[in-house]
Amino acid sequence: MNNMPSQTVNIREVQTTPFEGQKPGTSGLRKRVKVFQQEHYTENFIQATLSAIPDGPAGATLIVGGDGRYFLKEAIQKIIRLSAGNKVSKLVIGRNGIFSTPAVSNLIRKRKATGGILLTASHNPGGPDNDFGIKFNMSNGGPAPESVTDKIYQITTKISSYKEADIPEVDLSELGTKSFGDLTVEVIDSVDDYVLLMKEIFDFDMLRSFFKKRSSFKVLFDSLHGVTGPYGKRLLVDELGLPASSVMNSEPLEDFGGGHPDPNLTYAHDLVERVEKENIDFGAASDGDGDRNMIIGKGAFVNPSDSVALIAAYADAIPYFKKSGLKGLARSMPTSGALDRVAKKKGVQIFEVPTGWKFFGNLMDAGKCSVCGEESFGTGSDHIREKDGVWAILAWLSIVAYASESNPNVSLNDILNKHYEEYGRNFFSRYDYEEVDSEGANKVMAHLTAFINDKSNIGKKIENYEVALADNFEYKDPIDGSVSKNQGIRIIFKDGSRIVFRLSGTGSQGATVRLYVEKYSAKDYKQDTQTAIQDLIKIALDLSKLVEFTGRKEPTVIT
Ligand code: VG1
Ligand code: CO
Repeated sequence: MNNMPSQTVNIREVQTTPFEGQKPGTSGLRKRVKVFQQEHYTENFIQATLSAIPDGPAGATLIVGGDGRYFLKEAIQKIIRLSAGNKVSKLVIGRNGIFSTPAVSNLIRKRKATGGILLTASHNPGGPDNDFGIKFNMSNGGPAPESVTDKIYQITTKISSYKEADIPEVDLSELGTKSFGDLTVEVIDSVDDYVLLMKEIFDFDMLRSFFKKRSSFKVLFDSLHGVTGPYGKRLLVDELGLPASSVMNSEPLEDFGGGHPDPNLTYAHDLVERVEKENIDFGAASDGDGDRNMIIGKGAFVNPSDSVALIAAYADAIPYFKKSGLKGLARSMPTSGALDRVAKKKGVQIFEVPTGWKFFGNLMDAGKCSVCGEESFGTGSDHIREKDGVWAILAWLSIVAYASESNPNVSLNDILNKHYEEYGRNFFSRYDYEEVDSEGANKVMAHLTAFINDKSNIGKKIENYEVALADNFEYKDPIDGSVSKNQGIRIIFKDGSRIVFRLSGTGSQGATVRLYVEKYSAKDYKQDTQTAIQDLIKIALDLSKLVEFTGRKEPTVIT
């Protein structure tokens, strides 16, 4: 499809009625594929999204792509028809509709686009019986703020029609540009621009020479059949010269091979097993849409809360930060305070924001944050406005290469232990109770709400701990003053230990209760995490009556 002359198109207004529940959650609208497949359902949400663009859809340039999951192709054709119907000027689409979330964020910024539409349910499973999702990102490359997602939702509750152009299925397998009336559709390579960006950030020569010097250093990157396969292959194998066996599950599949594309110790078990069995020095995994990462090594696990702290501590290992300096650091509320200790030492500001990447964007746009992260395997920087899985892997490889200059055979555990020795250790764990009955989950939250509302609990002794603060986290954005309430129940003890409860905003079925606990130890860093936090878990389960209300004796996933 090479620069063919524009075809004229007919635009028609299709009558529709609202669907309930088209409310974007932590990161876009996520529902079962079957829900999106209902007649008008997807069109209604796309129309609402286009209508909610701050300056309107007419004349807009949008970057469009997704993680390759089932229903992606149909959704993109709908976006093309509705975009033409709404007078959008240009769509830039990844070949076959594929783009990782970080790649879209980069392209929005690079092309100075109006925004982007991302088709992904991220770490949720895919396929006809699983999940699909749609998310809108703004011109800064970041997820739409609540003011915009609220507007989208408001429109979905009143929608009576959408505008669609009669465009036959557009072939997205060939690169090039095609026009339909006033709409231009450009199909580009999904990986090229991202590779250029990574080359600006990291020192590829340094990494290559590290791999040459330490030729026995084994790397294994598991894409879990998500979108990062082609990115990983290009960067690790083609650019850095690692053997082809350094990547696994690197073919994006519509159902992620039947797996759960969530890079944690439970769902990335094949990787975890191979790392142990094959003595792999550096193992990594990413999620469906490529914004999350997990870093492990033989006998080593980099807790995501530690990961962001170490990347900040080793900023000198990464040319991008060496050049621009650390402008400030940020983490989501449930994420451990390991990053705060690095901020203190480096003398930079630290921000605590609610869960979800959208809250970091304003800080970055204002030049107040260089590195940020979430406990949920999300790490990133102000090179884009999304968390970035492949970036995090390159950042960690850079840390290893840098640390090996003074300790040639350095391992991930050596690096972690050195950090704990210097800063102490914030033991952190998250317990997920997935797809519990909503009623039970609400009872847990109501019971905890009664606890935090009873001010006589402040100062109360619970076993070895004394309650210092109990509230529902509220955030006032320091840049635009917007306030986000009810962002998670926290019980903070006098020694700084914490228990946090939240309901997930990304699930599509029932409710997921997340329990986060944190305990700091200045010296005794060699303990096992679960042993270190056991007493806090017990307190959390007692206080919340979680087992009684949900009937769940064990969590689904422990991180
Ligand atoms: C989860 C994580 C949160 C993350 C979000 C999107 O949200 O806890 O930290 O930002 O997923 O990640 P929740 O509401 O389910 O706790 V992704 O990679 O799914 O876009
Ligand atoms: Co994701």
